[in-house]
Amino acid sequence: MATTTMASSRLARVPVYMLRKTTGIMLDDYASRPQTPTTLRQMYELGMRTNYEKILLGAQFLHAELPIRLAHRVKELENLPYDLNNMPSVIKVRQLYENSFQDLVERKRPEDEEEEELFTDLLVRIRSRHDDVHKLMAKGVMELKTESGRGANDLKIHDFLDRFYRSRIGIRTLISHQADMRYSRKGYVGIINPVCKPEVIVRDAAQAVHSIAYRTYGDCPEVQLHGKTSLQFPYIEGHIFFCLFELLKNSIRATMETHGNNVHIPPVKVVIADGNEDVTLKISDEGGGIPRSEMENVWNYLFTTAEIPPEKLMEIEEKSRHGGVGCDPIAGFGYGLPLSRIHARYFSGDLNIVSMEGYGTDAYLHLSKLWNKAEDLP
Ligand code: ADP
Ligand code: K
Ligand code: MG
Repeated sequence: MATTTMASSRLARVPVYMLRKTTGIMLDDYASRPQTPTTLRQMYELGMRTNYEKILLGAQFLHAELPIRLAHRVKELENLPYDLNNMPSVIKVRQLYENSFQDLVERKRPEDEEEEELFTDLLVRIRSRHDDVHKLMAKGVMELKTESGRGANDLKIHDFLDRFYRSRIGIRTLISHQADMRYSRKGYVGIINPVCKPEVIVRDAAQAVHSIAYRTYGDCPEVQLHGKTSLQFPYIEGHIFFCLFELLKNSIRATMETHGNNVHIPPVKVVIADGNEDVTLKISDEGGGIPRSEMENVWNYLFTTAEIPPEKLMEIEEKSRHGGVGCDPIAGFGYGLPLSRIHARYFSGDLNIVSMEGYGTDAYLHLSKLWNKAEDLP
């Protein structure tokens, strides 16, 4: 495998039981240490006018911090209720976390440029190894639903999934910041774009959803932009893109399912507002809204009104494992809304949904401009 490191090939010669035992003891130790949250401001300051000392400092912080964050999650993955820890996909996730933990603790703390470069490259490999973890986790949850025969509201695993995904966002943000500092992109401060333009992100997300919609329905409503379209502010584009991609999929699906057979398909409207505290994006559709009795459920990771059949799920997994893009369904994983909300909350923003059953839905995505709020960590 391309990701085999010198360290892991050396370890391959260590008897397996020893490896497990030492890793196990280290895992317990790291899992008992507290995590250190950072703020967008700290990340910005570290990434501003980067020089070698700052990049090394970032690598050293991650060398200490990431094994702690990974160990916390491994412990939790081991102790999940309802046998969720024994679902094949969840076991795969735990193995990924254990392997990444091991790769990190085997590395000595980077002390010079060469070591830092090797370490940052390891981080990037770890990040791509974990690319599909949210889908794997969602699949594990579906496996549990099928196996236990229980419904979304019977399984009390919401808090676990929330902590798990919050932690995952944090880990990926820190790794990306480090990688982007090292291989600096023009005009960026690490992962932060100081002149992030919501308008551009809306257009990109709309384009990505359009192709899914055409594949699914053969048509797609127009996405219109209103409000302060010229706005630019410092933020992490990937986080906004994630939320808009999910919210636009929801709005476009609802619109097509309500108006797909009509001559006129009402547009999805996105309004951009710039306040003192928040930048807010409102995504409005005329897709018939959500019944009031379902409003609480929509935030549940297990709840979807578009259950994916198991054979379709296998196909999606197969394709994404081989790097296939654009094979994702428009809905059915159930994590769109809850996962978007924790992306927004990660730096003190929020996501709210207001529905008018019989007409449509408004989603309000608030992005905080108050920079000194720390990461929302489990
Ligand atoms: P998924 O889209 O995979 O089902 P989500 O968390 O994105 O998961 O949404 C959960 C459910 O909430 C959807 O299945 C749908 O029933 C409902 N929903 C979300 N957004 C809208 C919307 N804009 N209009 C109508 N229903 C919606
Ligand atoms: K959901
Ligand atoms: Mg969705």
